[in-house]
Amino acid sequence: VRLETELRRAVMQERFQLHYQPKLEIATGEIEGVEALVRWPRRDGRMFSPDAFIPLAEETGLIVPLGRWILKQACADVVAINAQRVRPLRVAVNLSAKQFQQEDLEQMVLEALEETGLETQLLELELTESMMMGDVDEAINTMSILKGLGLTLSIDDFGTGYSSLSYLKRFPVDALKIDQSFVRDLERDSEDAAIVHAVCNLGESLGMKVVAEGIETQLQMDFLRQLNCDTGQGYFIARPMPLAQLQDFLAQHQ
Ligand code: G
Ligand code: G
Ligand code: MN
Ligand code: NA
Repeated sequence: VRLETELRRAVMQERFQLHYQPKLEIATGEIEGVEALVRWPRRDGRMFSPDAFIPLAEETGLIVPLGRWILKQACADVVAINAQRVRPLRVAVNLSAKQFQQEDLEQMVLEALEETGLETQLLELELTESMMMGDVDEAINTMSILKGLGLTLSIDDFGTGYSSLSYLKRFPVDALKIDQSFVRDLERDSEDAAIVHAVCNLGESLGMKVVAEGIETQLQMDFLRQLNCDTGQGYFIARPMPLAQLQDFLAQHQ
């Protein structure tokens, strides 16, 4: 209960930070976008990872106002970054299950876009398979509404849920993000390598982009390039970082 009180206060006072992890277009070596990852800096100076408070925010409903703040802040930050760039960056924001079920989700997204001036096609929303498993038709309907706005949808942690291929075919999503657990042991575990290979082929067959998460080594990078994986993300490319640091990173990466 104490943590909940603290979290509620932090949400009301908007005391969170966003870190951004660059996403690399593998074929060109260019940074094409960033994923926004929320952090909670606490009074004692420690930084809480989302694993430590997103579940509580979900349970308490605080994820709704928090998620609204995250979306708006991420859009605003990327608008600021793009003012200094030739090729605009895209921004990916994680959506939680509770947010996905909100009646006014479309309204909330529209508001963030309108208030920040971010072009809709530069926004990507990351969903997880588990969000789509309850009422599949309802989930497809919600995804279609979001797609109708002109943004991009991706399935995060792909391969760890239970979505069947027959559903996947019906989901109006643009990208599959291979879960980092499959990328981690790519070099040693032939089964993981086979799964990554299969997801790359699946994406190609279904006309979806494939993003590999958790790339930590050159060997993993080379393997993914050979499979024509579209996009890479991971410590090998860059860690999640505060906005100011991202600006430096982007300046050096051009
Ligand atoms: O870096 P990392 O510790 O940032 O993130 C841990 C987990 O928390 C990941 O599963 C990630 O998807 C989730 N997460 C990070 N930021 C957000 C956010 O802004 N909203 C939601 N719903 N989940 C997030
Ligand atoms: O579930 P989601 O994919 O949104 O969460 C991303 C999480 O993965 C964040 O916690 C982020 O900090 C973490 N992450 C990103 N790149 C790497 C990596 O190369 N290695 C590891 N171990 N974690 C990573
Ligand atoms: Mn994600
Ligand atoms: Na993931």
